[in-house]
Amino acid sequence: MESTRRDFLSMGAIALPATLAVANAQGLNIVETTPTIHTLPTLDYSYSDLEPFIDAKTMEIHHSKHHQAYVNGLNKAEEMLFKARADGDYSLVQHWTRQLAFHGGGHALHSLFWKSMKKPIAGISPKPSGSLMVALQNEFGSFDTFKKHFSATANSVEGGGWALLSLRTSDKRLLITQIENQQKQSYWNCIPLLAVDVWEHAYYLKYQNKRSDYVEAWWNVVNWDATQQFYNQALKF
Ligand code: MN3
Repeated sequence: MESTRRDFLSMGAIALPATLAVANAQGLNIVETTPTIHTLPTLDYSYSDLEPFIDAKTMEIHHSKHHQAYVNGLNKAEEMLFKARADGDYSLVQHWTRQLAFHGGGHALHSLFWKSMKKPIAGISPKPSGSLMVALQNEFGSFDTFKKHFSATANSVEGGGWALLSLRTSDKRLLITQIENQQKQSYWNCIPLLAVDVWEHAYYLKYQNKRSDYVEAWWNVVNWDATQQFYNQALKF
């Protein structure tokens, strides 16, 4: 159960060191001696597949450079916190804990962002169906109202950040939340289902300062099948 939960929350990142997975399978208790090594997830599509809505060069830089930097930063933060415990020196614990939240947030949100998109089909504006569509209509009144609320949330982020559709586990209600940077304004007890990145690096090459044009275009590449799967999984928590 724990590995399933970790796999889900990290959206495909390596969840457990192999040694721990083997030990768990054998019912053994072991002490962790190294942190997880996080890696950049591969995409389910090519960098050019989201054209013309998101250009290939932006996708390449965003995935291979920006997301990689968050993976590296997360690994570094975890390594340094391991070292702090080993050395008994907690003088920089606040710094590395902040780095953990920033880069760990970046890794998790980008992993969800890539899964939130797919190659568009010309002339078709993707929409959810099934239980997710019903839930969106129940919560927001209509799918169009949901889209307007979500777009307004994305467009109004101050600086770099995100808009998320999340399921609150306590009452199974859907919420739209806004994240600044990779971690600020986090609303706990929620599982994110859909994410749009509105840092300038996500759109500046093609859209320059016109973030709202990018967000409007982004709806054409949303992967509602993936969001439905995340919704189904989140309902079990
Ligand atoms: Mn980004």
